[in-house]
Amino acid sequence: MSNRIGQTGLLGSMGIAFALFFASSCSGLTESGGGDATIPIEAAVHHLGNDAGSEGVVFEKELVVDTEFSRAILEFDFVLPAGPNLESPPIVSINGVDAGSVQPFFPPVDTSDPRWQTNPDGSHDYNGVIHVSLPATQLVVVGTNTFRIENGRFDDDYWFANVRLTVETQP
Ligand SMILES: [Ca+2]
Repeated sequence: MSNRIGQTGLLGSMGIAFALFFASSCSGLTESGGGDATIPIEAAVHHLGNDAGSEGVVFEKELVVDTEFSRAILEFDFVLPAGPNLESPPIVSINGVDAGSVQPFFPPVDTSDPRWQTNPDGSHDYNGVIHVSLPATQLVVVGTNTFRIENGRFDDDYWFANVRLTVETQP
């Protein structure tokens, strides 16, 4: 029994040490003047969907906000070579709470534009760049947060990048 307590204590200490290391290594606050700061979440390009080379249908990443803020905006870009489905777009959340639909950021459907793809089921994918900007003030907390993007339909392949949080810091 005493041995078991000893192991628990050791694991607990390791957990705290890891958490501290994780927090300090993930806190990438970049001051950009004017009371705004950009916190990078994931700059790299990722591919979700069910085609070869995809990373599956869910991407999650933690981010640390280490300052009080009055406003927060979550931004990212859908990028080439292929974009999301309009009718069942990817679902974005922070800390498990829906961050709002990305649908309003699609351009108007224009089937004469080669970037618009019409699927056999009549739905549409937009294979061009889409910039997404979602209000996140009520979703983000000071401390560790989780960004998540998940397919609206499993067979929708798309690429995204430049995930970041812009916060207006309090004076
Ligand atoms: Ca697609």
